[in-house]
Amino acid sequence: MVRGECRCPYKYGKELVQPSPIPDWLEDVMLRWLQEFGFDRESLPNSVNLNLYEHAGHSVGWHADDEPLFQGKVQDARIISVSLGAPRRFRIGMRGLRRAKKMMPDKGTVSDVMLNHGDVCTMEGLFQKHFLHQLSRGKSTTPDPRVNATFRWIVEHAAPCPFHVPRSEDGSDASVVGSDALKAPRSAAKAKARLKQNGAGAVRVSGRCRVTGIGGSEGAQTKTLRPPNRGELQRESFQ
Ligand SMILES: O=C(O)CCC(=O)C(=O)O
Ligand SMILES: [Mn+2]
Ligand SMILES: [Zn+2]
Repeated sequence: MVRGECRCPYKYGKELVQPSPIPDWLEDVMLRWLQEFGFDRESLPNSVNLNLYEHAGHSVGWHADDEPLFQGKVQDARIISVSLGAPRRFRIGMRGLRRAKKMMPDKGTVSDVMLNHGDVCTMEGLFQKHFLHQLSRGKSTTPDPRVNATFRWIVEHAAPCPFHVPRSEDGSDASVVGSDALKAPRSAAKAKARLKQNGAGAVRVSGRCRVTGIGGSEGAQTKTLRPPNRGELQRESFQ
């Protein structure tokens, strides 16, 4: 769902979700949740995704919210998610090489946190460039529903949204949903070749994930998940 005149479609896995306007009641709820973090109606995020997990068997595999819409691979990007209902385990890890075409974290970099009812989880900085996240699968298939509302800022609007601006004169357009323009190399060989070509040795890896309770859960927690050496590893990571 999107705010105002924005009409950006959103690609979720293989599915292309058409936009619908955020209803007034949800905007009021967003404001109630997010004003504790200093937001007012004007500065609220301009998009939200609602995910329903009916039971612990419903999950989301390793991925990054790195769609061109949010530009999270090239600039600081904030993602705020609110959890309601059943507690579930959220895991993060540094991007490793793909295995069997699937995005996987590097071994030894994975940490996790329980997301309880009323928790707010933020992913900040270049988190989507350097890290993956997942919502783990549990065992039970008995109903134990959880709703997750993920708020993001669309900064690179995609056709046919009226805010869409074609990026370059040669016709290439990184903001069109599904564009390959911002994707990192898929194989180690390509990654090495790119390093050689760019002459790049290392870049700073930054980004963090924090979880804060906003009153829904008793004994609200605040936990910051950090990569192995406090968010500043001297390495580049690849998809
Ligand atoms: O349900 C969650 O907490 C995470 C959902 C998620 O990562 C997503 O929708 O991209
Ligand atoms: Mn996600
Ligand atoms: Zn838009």
